[in-house]
Amino acid sequence: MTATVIYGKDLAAELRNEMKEEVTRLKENGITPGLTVILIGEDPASLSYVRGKQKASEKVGMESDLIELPESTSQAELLSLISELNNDDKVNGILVQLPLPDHIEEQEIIEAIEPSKDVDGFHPVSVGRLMTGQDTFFPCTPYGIMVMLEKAKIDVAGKHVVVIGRSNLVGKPVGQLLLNENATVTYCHSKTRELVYHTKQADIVIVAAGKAGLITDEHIKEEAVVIDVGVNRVDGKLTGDVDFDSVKQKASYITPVPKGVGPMTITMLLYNTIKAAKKTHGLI
Ligand code: L34
Repeated sequence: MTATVIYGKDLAAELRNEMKEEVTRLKENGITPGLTVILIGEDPASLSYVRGKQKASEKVGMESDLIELPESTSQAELLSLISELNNDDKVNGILVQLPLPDHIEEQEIIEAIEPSKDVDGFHPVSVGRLMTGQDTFFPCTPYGIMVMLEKAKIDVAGKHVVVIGRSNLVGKPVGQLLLNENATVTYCHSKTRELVYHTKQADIVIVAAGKAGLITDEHIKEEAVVIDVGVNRVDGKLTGDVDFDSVKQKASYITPVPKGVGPMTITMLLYNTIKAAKKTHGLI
Protein backbone atom coordinates (compact mmCIF):
# COMPACT_ATOMS: atom_id res chain seq x y z
CA MET A 1 0.00 0.00 0.00
CA THR A 2 1.15 3.54 -0.61
CA ALA A 3 0.25 5.99 2.08
CA THR A 4 -1.80 9.12 1.66
CA VAL A 5 0.42 12.08 2.56
CA ILE A 6 -1.21 14.51 5.00
CA TYR A 7 0.12 17.96 4.10
CA GLY A 8 -0.12 20.11 7.22
CA LYS A 9 0.91 23.04 5.09
CA ASP A 10 -2.25 22.89 2.96
CA LEU A 11 -4.50 22.38 5.95
CA ALA A 12 -2.74 25.27 7.70
CA ALA A 13 -3.45 27.56 4.73
CA GLU A 14 -7.11 26.60 4.80
CA LEU A 15 -7.43 27.21 8.56
CA ARG A 16 -5.54 30.49 8.38
CA ASN A 17 -8.00 31.75 5.76
CA GLU A 18 -10.84 31.03 8.14
CA MET A 19 -8.96 32.72 10.97
CA LYS A 20 -8.36 35.78 8.81
CA GLU A 21 -12.10 36.18 8.40
CA GLU A 22 -12.63 35.76 12.10
CA VAL A 23 -9.97 38.36 12.92
CA THR A 24 -11.63 40.78 10.48
CA ARG A 25 -14.92 40.33 12.31
CA LEU A 26 -13.24 40.81 15.70
CA LYS A 27 -11.53 43.97 14.50
CA GLU A 28 -14.89 45.37 13.36
CA ASN A 29 -15.88 45.00 17.00
CA GLY A 30 -12.76 46.78 18.21
CA ILE A 31 -10.83 43.66 19.18
CA THR A 32 -7.39 43.04 17.65
CA PRO A 33 -5.82 39.81 18.89
CA GLY A 34 -2.18 40.48 19.85
CA LEU A 35 0.70 38.04 20.10
CA THR A 36 4.15 38.77 21.51
CA VAL A 37 6.94 36.29 20.83
CA ILE A 38 10.20 36.52 22.79
CA LEU A 39 13.38 35.06 21.35
CA ILE A 40 16.59 34.94 23.37
CA GLY A 41 19.81 34.46 21.46
CA GLU A 42 20.52 33.76 17.82
CA ASP A 43 19.88 30.09 17.17
CA PRO A 44 19.10 30.04 13.42
CA ALA A 45 16.42 27.33 13.68
CA SER A 46 14.59 29.17 16.48
CA LEU A 47 14.86 32.41 14.51
CA SER A 48 13.30 30.72 11.49
CA TYR A 49 10.38 29.37 13.58
CA VAL A 50 9.63 32.67 15.33
CA ARG A 51 9.80 34.57 12.04
CA GLY A 52 7.29 32.05 10.71
CA LYS A 53 5.03 32.75 13.69
CA GLN A 54 5.28 36.49 13.24
CA LYS A 55 4.63 36.34 9.51
CA ALA A 56 1.63 34.06 9.95
CA SER A 57 0.07 36.20 12.68
CA GLU A 58 0.46 39.34 10.58
CA LYS A 59 -1.08 37.58 7.60
CA VAL A 60 -4.27 36.78 9.50
CA GLY A 61 -4.44 40.43 10.61
CA MET A 62 -3.34 40.05 14.20
CA GLU A 63 -1.06 42.44 16.06
CA SER A 64 2.30 40.72 16.18
CA ASP A 65 5.42 41.66 18.06
CA LEU A 66 8.75 39.87 18.04
CA ILE A 67 11.11 40.81 20.87
CA GLU A 68 14.65 39.65 20.16
CA LEU A 69 17.00 39.76 23.15
CA PRO A 70 20.70 38.89 23.44
CA GLU A 71 21.95 35.53 24.71
CA SER A 72 23.23 37.38 27.81
CA THR A 73 19.72 38.38 28.97
CA SER A 74 19.32 37.60 32.66
CA GLN A 75 16.56 35.70 34.42
CA ALA A 76 15.49 38.92 36.18
CA GLU A 77 15.32 40.90 32.91
CA LEU A 78 13.21 38.24 31.26
CA LEU A 79 10.87 37.99 34.28
CA SER A 80 10.43 41.74 34.30
CA LEU A 81 9.58 41.77 30.59
CA ILE A 82 7.01 39.02 31.09
CA SER A 83 5.46 40.92 33.97
CA GLU A 84 5.13 44.00 31.72
CA LEU A 85 3.45 41.92 29.00
CA ASN A 86 1.15 40.26 31.55
CA ASN A 87 -0.12 43.76 32.38
CA ASP A 88 -0.43 44.98 28.78
CA ASP A 89 -4.05 44.74 27.59
CA LYS A 90 -3.00 44.76 23.94
CA VAL A 91 -1.11 41.51 24.44
CA ASN A 92 -3.38 38.47 24.42
CA GLY A 93 -0.72 35.83 23.94
CA ILE A 94 2.86 35.58 25.23
CA LEU A 95 5.26 32.99 23.84
CA VAL A 96 8.86 32.50 24.96
CA GLN A 97 10.59 30.44 22.29
CA LEU A 98 12.37 27.36 23.63
CA PRO A 99 15.05 26.22 24.18
CA LEU A 100 16.38 28.99 26.42
CA PRO A 101 20.08 29.56 27.19
CA ASP A 102 21.46 27.36 29.99
CA HIS A 103 21.68 30.18 32.53
CA ILE A 104 17.91 30.75 32.35
CA GLU A 105 15.66 28.67 34.57
CA GLU A 106 13.03 27.62 32.07
CA GLN A 107 10.28 26.46 34.42
CA GLU A 108 10.30 29.74 36.36
CA ILE A 109 9.85 31.62 33.08
CA ILE A 110 6.98 29.38 31.98
CA GLU A 111 5.27 29.85 35.35
CA ALA A 112 5.65 33.64 35.18
CA ILE A 113 3.33 33.88 32.18
CA GLU A 114 -0.23 34.74 33.16
CA PRO A 115 -2.27 31.58 32.43
CA SER A 116 -4.88 33.58 30.47
CA LYS A 117 -2.07 34.55 28.03
CA ASP A 118 -0.36 31.14 27.96
CA VAL A 119 -0.92 30.42 24.26
CA ASP A 120 1.77 27.72 24.34
CA GLY A 121 -0.18 25.78 26.98
CA PHE A 122 2.98 25.10 29.01
CA HIS A 123 1.96 26.75 32.32
CA PRO A 124 1.13 24.21 35.05
CA VAL A 125 -2.41 25.61 35.16
CA SER A 126 -2.86 24.78 31.47
CA VAL A 127 -1.14 21.41 31.85
CA GLY A 128 -3.32 20.52 34.83
CA ARG A 129 -6.48 21.54 33.03
CA LEU A 130 -5.51 19.40 30.03
CA MET A 131 -4.79 16.45 32.30
CA THR A 132 -8.16 16.76 34.02
CA GLY A 133 -9.98 17.00 30.70
CA GLN A 134 -11.00 20.65 30.91
CA ASP A 135 -10.87 23.25 28.21
CA THR A 136 -7.62 25.22 28.14
CA PHE A 137 -4.87 26.30 25.75
CA PHE A 138 -3.58 23.07 24.28
CA PRO A 139 0.13 23.04 23.32
CA CYS A 140 0.38 24.00 19.65
CA THR A 141 2.21 20.99 18.18
CA PRO A 142 0.03 18.35 19.91
CA TYR A 143 -3.10 20.33 19.07
CA GLY A 144 -1.99 20.59 15.43
CA ILE A 145 -1.53 16.82 15.30
CA MET A 146 -5.05 16.28 16.66
CA VAL A 147 -6.50 18.61 14.02
CA MET A 148 -4.56 16.83 11.25
CA LEU A 149 -5.91 13.45 12.37
CA GLU A 150 -9.43 14.84 12.58
CA LYS A 151 -9.29 16.45 9.13
CA ALA A 152 -7.98 13.20 7.62
CA LYS A 153 -10.99 11.51 9.29
CA ILE A 154 -8.79 9.24 11.37
CA ASP A 155 -10.82 8.35 14.45
CA VAL A 156 -8.54 7.76 17.43
CA ALA A 157 -11.14 6.29 19.84
CA GLY A 158 -10.16 2.75 20.81
CA LYS A 159 -7.01 2.86 18.65
CA HIS A 160 -3.61 1.96 19.99
CA VAL A 161 -1.37 4.98 19.68
CA VAL A 162 2.34 4.71 20.36
CA VAL A 163 3.99 8.04 21.16
CA ILE A 164 7.79 8.11 20.88
CA GLY A 165 9.19 10.92 23.01
CA ARG A 166 8.04 12.26 26.37
CA SER A 167 8.85 15.96 26.27
CA ASN A 168 6.60 18.53 27.90
CA LEU A 169 6.33 20.22 24.48
CA VAL A 170 5.06 17.29 22.46
CA GLY A 171 5.15 13.71 23.77
CA LYS A 172 3.36 14.07 27.09
CA PRO A 173 0.63 16.49 25.98
CA VAL A 174 -0.14 14.70 22.71
CA GLY A 175 -0.59 11.45 24.64
CA GLN A 176 -2.94 13.22 27.02
CA LEU A 177 -5.02 14.75 24.22
CA LEU A 178 -5.28 11.32 22.60
CA LEU A 179 -6.27 9.71 25.88
CA ASN A 180 -8.94 12.38 26.33
CA GLU A 181 -10.27 11.25 22.92
CA ASN A 182 -10.38 7.63 24.11
CA ALA A 183 -7.24 6.28 22.46
CA THR A 184 -5.13 3.62 24.17
CA VAL A 185 -1.76 5.29 24.59
CA THR A 186 1.73 3.84 25.02
CA TYR A 187 4.67 6.17 25.64
CA CYS A 188 8.10 5.08 24.41
CA HIS A 189 11.34 6.97 24.97
CA SER A 190 15.11 6.68 24.94
CA LYS A 191 15.09 4.13 27.79
CA THR A 192 12.41 1.92 26.21
CA ARG A 193 13.53 -1.66 25.56
CA GLU A 194 12.58 -3.14 22.21
CA LEU A 195 11.07 -0.08 20.66
CA VAL A 196 10.12 -2.08 17.59
CA TYR A 197 8.02 -4.49 19.70
CA HIS A 198 5.83 -1.55 20.74
CA THR A 199 5.68 0.35 17.47
CA LYS A 200 4.73 -2.82 15.54
CA GLN A 201 1.50 -2.98 17.54
CA ALA A 202 0.48 0.59 16.93
CA ASP A 203 -2.45 1.70 14.80
CA ILE A 204 -0.98 5.19 15.00
CA VAL A 205 2.67 6.08 15.66
CA ILE A 206 3.60 9.62 16.70
CA VAL A 207 7.33 10.17 16.45
CA ALA A 208 8.76 13.07 18.46
CA ALA A 209 12.20 11.78 19.38
CA GLY A 210 14.46 14.22 17.55
CA LYS A 211 16.47 11.48 15.84
CA ALA A 212 16.65 11.48 12.06
CA GLY A 213 15.75 8.16 10.48
CA LEU A 214 14.71 6.51 13.78
CA ILE A 215 11.59 4.89 12.35
CA THR A 216 11.68 2.74 9.21
CA ASP A 217 9.16 0.39 7.56
CA GLU A 218 10.48 -2.36 9.87
CA HIS A 219 9.03 -0.55 12.88
CA ILE A 220 5.44 -0.32 11.76
CA LYS A 221 2.59 -2.64 10.87
CA GLU A 222 0.80 -2.55 7.52
CA GLU A 223 -1.57 0.41 7.18
CA ALA A 224 -0.43 2.19 10.32
CA VAL A 225 -0.79 5.97 10.51
CA VAL A 226 2.59 7.68 11.00
CA ILE A 227 2.91 11.25 12.27
CA ASP A 228 6.44 12.66 12.08
CA VAL A 229 7.16 15.48 14.52
CA GLY A 230 10.95 15.45 14.10
CA VAL A 231 12.76 18.58 12.95
CA ASN A 232 16.36 17.59 12.31
CA ARG A 233 18.88 19.31 10.14
CA VAL A 234 21.01 16.83 8.25
CA ASP A 235 23.61 18.41 5.94
CA GLY A 236 21.60 21.61 6.07
CA LYS A 237 18.41 19.86 5.00
CA LEU A 238 15.33 19.66 7.18
CA THR A 239 14.27 16.09 7.83
CA GLY A 240 11.99 14.27 10.26
CA ASP A 241 12.47 11.23 12.50
CA VAL A 242 10.84 8.90 9.98
CA ASP A 243 12.41 7.28 6.93
CA PHE A 244 9.70 8.71 4.70
CA ASP A 245 10.40 6.70 1.54
CA SER A 246 10.24 3.24 3.12
CA VAL A 247 7.43 4.00 5.56
CA LYS A 248 5.30 5.53 2.81
CA GLN A 249 5.20 2.14 1.09
CA LYS A 250 3.63 0.47 4.12
CA ALA A 251 1.60 3.06 6.03
CA SER A 252 -1.96 4.18 5.28
CA TYR A 253 -1.23 7.83 6.16
CA ILE A 254 2.04 9.68 6.70
CA THR A 255 3.01 13.29 7.40
CA PRO A 256 6.04 14.80 5.64
CA VAL A 257 8.84 17.01 7.01
CA PRO A 258 8.86 19.82 6.04
CA LYS A 259 5.25 20.84 5.22
CA GLY A 260 3.69 18.50 7.79
CA VAL A 261 3.31 19.15 11.49
CA GLY A 262 5.47 22.34 11.59
CA PRO A 263 3.01 24.63 9.77
CA MET A 264 0.19 23.28 11.97
CA THR A 265 2.15 24.25 15.11
CA ILE A 266 2.13 27.85 13.94
CA THR A 267 -1.54 27.68 12.96
CA MET A 268 -2.66 26.45 16.37
CA LEU A 269 -0.67 29.26 17.98
CA LEU A 270 -2.78 31.72 15.99
CA TYR A 271 -5.89 29.81 17.01
CA ASN A 272 -4.92 30.00 20.70
CA THR A 273 -4.18 33.71 20.47
CA ILE A 274 -7.57 34.43 18.90
CA LYS A 275 -9.17 32.29 21.61
CA ALA A 276 -7.32 34.26 24.31
CA ALA A 277 -8.58 37.55 22.85
CA LYS A 278 -12.15 36.27 22.68
CA LYS A 279 -11.98 35.02 26.27
CA THR A 280 -10.62 38.31 27.56
CA HIS A 281 -13.51 40.15 25.91
CA GLY A 282 -16.12 37.76 27.23
CA LEU A 283 -17.01 36.37 23.80
CA ILE A 284 -16.50 32.76 24.89
N1 L34 B 1 7.75 28.05 23.26
N2 L34 B 1 9.06 26.87 21.80
C1 L34 B 1 7.84 27.26 22.20
N3 L34 B 1 6.71 26.88 21.56
C2 L34 B 1 6.79 26.08 20.47
O1 L34 B 1 5.68 25.66 19.88
C3 L34 B 1 8.05 25.68 20.00
N4 L34 B 1 8.24 24.93 18.86
C4 L34 B 1 9.30 23.93 18.82
C5 L34 B 1 10.60 24.63 19.26
N5 L34 B 1 10.40 25.57 20.34
C6 L34 B 1 9.19 26.07 20.72
C7 L34 B 1 8.03 25.38 17.60
O2 L34 B 1 7.41 26.40 17.36
C8 L34 B 1 9.32 23.52 17.36
N6 L34 B 1 8.55 24.54 16.67
C9 L34 B 1 8.41 24.64 15.27
C10 L34 B 1 7.60 25.60 14.67
C11 L34 B 1 7.47 25.69 13.29
C12 L34 B 1 8.14 24.83 12.49
C13 L34 B 1 8.95 23.87 13.05
C14 L34 B 1 9.07 23.79 14.43
C15 L34 B 1 7.99 24.98 11.01
O3 L34 B 1 7.42 25.93 10.55
N7 L34 B 1 8.54 24.06 10.21
C16 L34 B 1 8.49 24.13 8.76
C17 L34 B 1 9.88 24.37 8.17
C18 L34 B 1 10.54 25.59 8.68
C19 L34 B 1 12.01 25.67 8.27
O4 L34 B 1 12.35 25.36 7.13
O5 L34 B 1 12.82 26.08 9.11
C20 L34 B 1 7.95 22.81 8.22
O6 L34 B 1 7.44 22.81 7.10
O7 L34 B 1 8.06 21.81 8.92
